[in-house]
Amino acid sequence: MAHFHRKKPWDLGDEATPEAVYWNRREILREFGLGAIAVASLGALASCFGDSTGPDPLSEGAFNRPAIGAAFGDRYGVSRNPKYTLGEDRELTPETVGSKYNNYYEFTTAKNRVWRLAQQYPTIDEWRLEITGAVEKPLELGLDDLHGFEMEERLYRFRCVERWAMQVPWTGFPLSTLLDRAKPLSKAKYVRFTSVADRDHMPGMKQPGFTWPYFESLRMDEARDELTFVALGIYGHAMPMQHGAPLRIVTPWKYGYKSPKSLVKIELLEEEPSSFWYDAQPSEYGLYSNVRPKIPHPRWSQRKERDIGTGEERDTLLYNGYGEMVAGMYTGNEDLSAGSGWSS
Ligand SMILES: Nc1nc2c(c(=O)[nH]1)N[C@H]1C(S)=C(S)[C@@H](COP(=O)(O)O)O[C@H]1N2
Ligand SMILES: [Mo]
Repeated sequence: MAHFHRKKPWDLGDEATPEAVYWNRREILREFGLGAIAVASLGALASCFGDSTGPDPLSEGAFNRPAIGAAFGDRYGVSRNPKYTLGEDRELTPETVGSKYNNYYEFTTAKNRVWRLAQQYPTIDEWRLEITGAVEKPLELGLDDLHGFEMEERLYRFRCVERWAMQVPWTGFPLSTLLDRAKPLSKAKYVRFTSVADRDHMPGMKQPGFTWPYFESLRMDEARDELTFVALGIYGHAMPMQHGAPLRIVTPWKYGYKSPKSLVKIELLEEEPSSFWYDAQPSEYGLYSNVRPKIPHPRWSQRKERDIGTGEERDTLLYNGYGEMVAGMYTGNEDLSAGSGWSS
């Protein structure tokens, strides 16, 4: 009898099971009227969705081109804030690894191919970020305005719900600085973030089963927490598209999907908003989605994680190691996991 390579339970959460694959498969099958027997040929089917090959327009090594025009390129030589360290046993993930392994479903669900499609995104010369809703001063900011904020570099741990992890240097400023500009009203209790939806340049948006644009939300105190960062750069230069140029949120104590990319809108709200992932799969992706090793995702354990740089398997840390800074925000009203329903 043949021996099958038995995957460690570990492997499941990674390449084999991106966030929505299970669900997405069923959607795809329904959409195309295919039976279960067609599952095996999904790989072939996936190549119809725009993330297929063809001649490679990228020259060797061109994987991290900043998405914004050169005019802003010199603003990223900022100093590192020493307060944010990775911890003894962790090292920075090499850029060649971190920037070639991404989740950005608007491009493709294939993590190792996002960067190729993203590098073909046209150079961004103009961008508008709207800050609106329950604010005294609604704002619309362009790239110039955004580069007017004082930036710093922070080393953060980053943990995807699929169980891969990395450590990267982000350049940017705390979200609270940005929110202050718009003067949130006291009735504002939540912040909702909307990503760009650029169908002409994001081939993954043709996939069936998702409702775009991508959006996420935070409770007001989480949004104002010092850790919640607006990142315009990574590895000391302006953001390449695959990481969410020209700016994205980073919430390092939460699973990665709570860090939306390529923001075009920030809304301050009185009512609790939904999220892209909650709408897609409510049983699996809740409002809080804090990294909590003892609370399994419905389809896999969260006790371990894999470092994409070193390949090391290690224990997942509560709140991804940021408990001292954030645990105080959660005193019984946090839903237990990504998968335990929406919120209390
Ligand atoms: N707009 C948008 N933002 C997104 C996603 C996405 O698909 N679209 N994926 C999320 C997920 S699941 C993760 S793990 C992180 C990955 O960030 P990185 O590719 O910069 O490492 O981005 C998050 N933000
Ligand atoms: Mo993720």
